[in-house]
Amino acid sequence: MSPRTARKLADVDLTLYRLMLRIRRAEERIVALYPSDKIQSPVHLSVGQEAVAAGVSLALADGDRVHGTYRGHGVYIAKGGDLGRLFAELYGKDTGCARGRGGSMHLTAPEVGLVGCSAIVASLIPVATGDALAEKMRGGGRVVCSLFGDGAIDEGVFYESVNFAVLKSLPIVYVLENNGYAIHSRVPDRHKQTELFRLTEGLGLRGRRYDGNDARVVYKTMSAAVAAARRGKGPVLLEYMTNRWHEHVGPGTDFQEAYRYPKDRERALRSDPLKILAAALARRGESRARLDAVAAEIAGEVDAAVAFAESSPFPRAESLREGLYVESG
Ligand SMILES: Cc1ncc(C[n+]2csc(CCOP(=O)(O)OP(=O)(O)O)c2C)c(N)n1
Ligand SMILES: [Mg+2]
Repeated sequence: MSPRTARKLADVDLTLYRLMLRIRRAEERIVALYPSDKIQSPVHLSVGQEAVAAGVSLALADGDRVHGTYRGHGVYIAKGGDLGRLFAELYGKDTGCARGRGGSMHLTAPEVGLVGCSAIVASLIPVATGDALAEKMRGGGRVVCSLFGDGAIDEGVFYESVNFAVLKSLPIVYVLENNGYAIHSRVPDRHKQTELFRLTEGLGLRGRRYDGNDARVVYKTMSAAVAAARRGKGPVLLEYMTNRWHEHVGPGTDFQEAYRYPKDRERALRSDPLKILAAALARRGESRARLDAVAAEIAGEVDAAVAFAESSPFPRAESLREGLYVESG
């Protein structure tokens, strides 16, 4: 049993809390740093959505693989990606997880199972599906997770991928992170059927909707889905309802904008994933001091990550073509 798995079994709730707080504090630091222009990349923040990244990532075993989106800080951190290399990537530094070439939208940490993230909506859904096909053909026993937003199900490739995964009974869990918006466009303005997991019922995909703000619910439901996929039960779609606290892209907020539902801010604050889990931990007798110690530890990690990024070199111009799969010319 790996140390990560041992830790995980020892205390799931506290681990979920730690993962979510790490995401929150890292993104708060990004907000604070952004006006300095040291961050060379647009940022799509996931404050408010931490429970999905934490619960999904923790439910996957070491060796399972995730394919994410441009809103990827959460899954990168929760899956165990190095925090220093995340900040270095945002700074465009050579020590970044994509050597400063990808920025916030193209995070990758294959050493912990995050295959990659992409700025093109839905583009990694077929890639993840192909990854699951390869896994099945190899008989490796791993599960693949495809993580995407509600906007991705507006893309035809989602249905093609799902159809294929159902047909071939692939070991894949499709995770739909429904934050209610694709940029400024609300779900009911795009779909008559607003229970989005139902859209693929006709293709034979099993699906359900859950509270995506309670990390324990996410962890439990994702664990069951992963276990079933590993047993050869085929794909499943989990729709997690959550809230985006920031504007679509950038460090500001947009609750005041006309396209937002008037009660969005209130609802978001009421369903803060960190508060929900902190309350559950308090109910089971976890001391405030313990949670404060976790917070202090994480503050130190974020400080160290930023210092690493600041002191790292930019890539040398001559290294631009390094790492290309296809050399042209
Ligand atoms: C193929 C494609 N079409 C359009 C865009 C422009 N675009 C960027 S983000 C986005 C909305 C996606 O919303 P969702 O999948 O719900 O993710 P969220 O931003 O809410 O996390 C769109 C349409 C794009 N990047 N790629
Ligand atoms: Mg969305």
